[in-house]
Amino acid sequence: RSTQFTKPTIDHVNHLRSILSSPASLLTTLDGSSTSGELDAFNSDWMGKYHGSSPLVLKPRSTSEVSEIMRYCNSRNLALVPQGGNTGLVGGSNPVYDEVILSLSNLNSVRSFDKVSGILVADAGVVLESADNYLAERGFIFPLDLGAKGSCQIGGNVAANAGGLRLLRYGSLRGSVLGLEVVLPDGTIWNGLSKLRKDNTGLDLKQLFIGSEGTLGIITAISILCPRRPLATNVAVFSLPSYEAVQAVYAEARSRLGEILSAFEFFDSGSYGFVKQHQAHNGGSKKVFETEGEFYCLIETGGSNAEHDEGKMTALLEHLMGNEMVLDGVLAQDETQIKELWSLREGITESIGKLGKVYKYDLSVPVEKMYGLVEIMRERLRERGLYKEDGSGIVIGVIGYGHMGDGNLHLNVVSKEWSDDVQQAIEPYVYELVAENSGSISAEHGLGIMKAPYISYSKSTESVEMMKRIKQMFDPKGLLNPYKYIV
Ligand code: FAD
Ligand code: 2HG
Ligand code: ZN
Repeated sequence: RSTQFTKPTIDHVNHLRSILSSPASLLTTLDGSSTSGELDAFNSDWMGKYHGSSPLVLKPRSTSEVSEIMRYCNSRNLALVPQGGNTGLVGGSNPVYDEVILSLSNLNSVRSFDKVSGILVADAGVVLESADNYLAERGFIFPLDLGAKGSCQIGGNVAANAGGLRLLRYGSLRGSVLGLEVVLPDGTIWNGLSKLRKDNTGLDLKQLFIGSEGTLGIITAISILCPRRPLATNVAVFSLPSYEAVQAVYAEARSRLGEILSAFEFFDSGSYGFVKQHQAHNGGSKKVFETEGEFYCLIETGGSNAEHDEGKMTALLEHLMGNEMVLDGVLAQDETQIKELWSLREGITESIGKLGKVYKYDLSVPVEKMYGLVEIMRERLRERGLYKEDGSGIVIGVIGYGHMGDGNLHLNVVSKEWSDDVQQAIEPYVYELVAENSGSISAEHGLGIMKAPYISYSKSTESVEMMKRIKQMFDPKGLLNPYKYIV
């Protein structure tokens, strides 16, 4: 624990309470008004891997409350960690020691929506799924979707620069976000909530905060360009014999579906097996394929003409089956089946999280090299006696899945227990492999605490030095989300 930071005390609590408009906005164990059990959900991450011991959670209800909090914490040298939906997968949203937790969950209103331009302005704490439902009622779509949509917040998404399942179609948040409102570490409110699509006057400051993982400022609102919701959606899932076949199908899907292709996801048989096992535990596993495969891919189309899109998708299916490029395929017939097929892919993270402790590696490498990394890692763990196919080793799965269209692999090692032996067998070896392939050690999940020490595998000394200087400028005392990101 850095000695530069003050330990939160009851005096701090009393002052912070006076800033907040509602008594329910402050949880603390320091005066016994809350139990440590009540703070557990804020102190621990989604995977149960990272645990802090903050005695204080603040849940402000307005940007001005956030500003007052920041001003006060800055004046008292109180370190602070911003928290959205706490679904991040790199330990970025939890305290490491006793940092004050600033939860954005009470900042959860839509501020405005323009039906002509599709520009949504909303508080940072709006849950992604609520934002998308709000837009769906108006014929629009949020340009980001991910498995944690029911809990993660749009401010957290922007802070993490999340990628997700729609990036192939709508691109990165860096393109869709038009503006931000941010409270800086000294309490200054920066109203950068632009609604302009084009603005070349000076530096594009919002980009500094997108993907800054709560280290430069607190995002309190976002302005984002939302596309029209496709009128017709089709989803098909295929089983395939090899990773080479997945690549061939991807090329075919791009050429035959063209502009209506909206997602291309892949997963291996290990991932599929865990999802089926988890579904079976919950009494809901249905047979999907006559012939299962070593790999699977999910293809989604989104367009404006159901008949046209269905025709294209059916033609692709016939082509793939007719030429034996796939082993089997299922085309969803209605909304329920669309959800069922998506759950095979979206359900992987949750399923493995329930069945074991998961070491997660979110990597970008050239598409043709992606699955090779999984095979290398599986072999390495097998050689060390940690992974055994019959399930008797500590590691019960080395699986690969991800966003094929984005060149983004999720290499996950599922273990019975958290284990130093397993971690040391994987790290830093996995990052060395990525660096050899000129890839990225974090494609979309960020650095958090997990990858902060490894940034140099993906970024040059000069790049890291510039990042440090930017951090120093915004947060000279280093109070905002310490021990993370760039250390
Ligand atoms: P948190 O986890 O609370 O925070 C993430 C980071 O942002 C932390 O460093 C935090 O300090 C900071 N932060 C949060 N809110 C703010 C704010 N308002 N201002 C400043 N800093 C802030 N990620 C992907 O990219 N693609 C996926 O497909 C994907 N799928 C997922 C599926 C599941 C089941 C789960 C559990 C996670 C998944 N994730 C995915 C990871 C995670 O959901 C995303 O990173 C998400 O964007 C985090 O949002 P959050 O609100 O939960 O943020
Ligand atoms: C996904 O694409 C998420 O499902 C989570 O990014 C990946 O759990 C993971 O490793
Ligand atoms: Zn992902």
